Amino acid sequence: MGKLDNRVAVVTGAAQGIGKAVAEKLTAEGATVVGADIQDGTTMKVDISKEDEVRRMVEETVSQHGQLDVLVNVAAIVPFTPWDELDFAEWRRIMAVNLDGTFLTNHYAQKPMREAGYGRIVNICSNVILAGTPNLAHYVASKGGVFALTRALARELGKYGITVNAVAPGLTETEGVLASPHAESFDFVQLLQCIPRRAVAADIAPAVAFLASEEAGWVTGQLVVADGGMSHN
Ligand code: 4PL
Repeated sequence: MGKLDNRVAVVTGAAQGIGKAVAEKLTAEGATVVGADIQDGTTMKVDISKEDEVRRMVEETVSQHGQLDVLVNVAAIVPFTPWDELDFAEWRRIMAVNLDGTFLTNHYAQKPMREAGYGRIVNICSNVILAGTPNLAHYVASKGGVFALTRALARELGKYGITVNAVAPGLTETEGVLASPHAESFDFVQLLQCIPRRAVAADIAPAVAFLASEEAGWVTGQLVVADGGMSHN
C-alpha cells in the first residue's frame, strides 16, 4: 500500500535529475506517473514554455487515465551567468521556462483537479530565493516568482480541495549540475549545511511525495526547504 495508490501524477522534467527521482518515488508509492520532458525517455515530449504543448499534456493525461490528481513541476533551466554577462534575451529565456512554464502547468492542471474537487500541486523552487546565490540572478528571480505564485494559487484553490506547495532543494548532485560550473560549489555549500555531504536527487523526492499525498491535505501555500539545513528561514 502506497500513499499514492490510484492517483495519476504528471511530473515535468522527468527525464533526469530531481524530476526522474520524483517520478520513481511517486511510482513506488503507487501512482500512475506521466513523465514529461523536452528530452526523450519519458511518456510525453513537452516544452513547458509552450501553451499548446502544456494544454495537450493535461488533456492527454485525463483522456488516457481519467483523472489528474497530482502535478509536480520540476522542469527548469539552471543557468550560471555572472550579472555583468546577463543580457535580456537570456533573462527572458529563463523566465519563459521557469516561471511561464510554472504558470502554464499550474493553469491547465488545476482545471481537472477543480472538477474533481481534489488536487495536489508541488512546484520545485530552490533555496537560492533565501540566499540570493550569485551568478543566478534570473534563476533566483524566476524561482522567487514560482514561490509567490504557489502562495497565491494556494489561497485561491483551497476551496476546491487543491493544495499548492513548493519544495526548495539546495545544490543537488544531478546530471545537469555536474555538467555545469555549479559542480565546483559543492565543497563550499557543504560547509553551510547542517548535514555535511552532497545532496542527491533521492534526498528531495520524499518531501515531494508527502506534499503530493492525500494525508498532506492541511498543508498548503508552504515552502518546504530540503537542503540539509543550509537555510534557516
Ligand atoms: C545552493 O538551485 O540551490 C547552486 C544552482 N547552489 O541551482 C540551484 C545552490 C544552485 C542552489 C542551486
